[in-house]
This record gives sequence, C-alpha cells and structure tokens, in this order.
Amino acid sequence: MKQVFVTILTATLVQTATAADMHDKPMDRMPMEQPMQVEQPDSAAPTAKARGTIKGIDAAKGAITLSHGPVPSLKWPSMTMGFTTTLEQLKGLTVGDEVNFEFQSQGMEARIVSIQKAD
Ligand SMILES: [Cu+2]
Repeated sequence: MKQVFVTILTATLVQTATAADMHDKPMDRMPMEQPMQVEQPDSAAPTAKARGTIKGIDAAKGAITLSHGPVPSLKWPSMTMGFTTTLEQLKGLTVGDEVNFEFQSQGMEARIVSIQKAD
C-alpha cells in the first residue's frame, strides 16, 4: 500500500515539473519585467553590448529608438525599444545607421553607455 502511494506521488511530481517547464520558457516573458534588476542602484546595473539599427532619435528628450539583436547576457530577444542617451552620444548619428552600443539596464529603463556606428 505504501509503495503504491509513493508511485502515485512520484508520477504527480513529474507531471507538475513538466507543466512548470512549459510555462517558464524565457521567451514567454518580456525581459524588461524581470524583477531582479529593479532595486539595484545605478552603479550596480548590468552593462550589456548589442548591435542594432537606429529607428528614431529624439534629441530633445534624450532618447534613441533602436532595433537591436538578441542580448544573451540579459536573455533579451531581438526587439525595437527606446534608450536614454545624452546629446554627446547622439553626435554624428542618424536614423538608419547601424550601430554597436553598450547600455545599462535598470528595470524598465535602459541607458546608453556608449554608441558608435558599426563598420
Ligand atoms: Cu530591448
């Protein structure tokens, strides 16, 4: 009788684990919603590198929209999103340029650390 119970319990655990896996694929979630980075101070925000294309520039707001490739270190898929920039960083850049850039991600905000036209 005890053996039967253990067998049923094991089968239930295996099923539960499988169901959890199916709902925990990283691509199912927006990476910006990962809570682990929200409360870190600026200096501890992770820096990541990516390559992308400039889709829009709003110098007045200090914002640049980039369509970027995957960022494995942050588990980000490719996407188009806005980044905070400085006027200095925007110098010489125009919409349509392909760029290599480094950025800091903190919660919902991503800030350009450095950006330059790709070769
Ligand atoms: Cu992104």
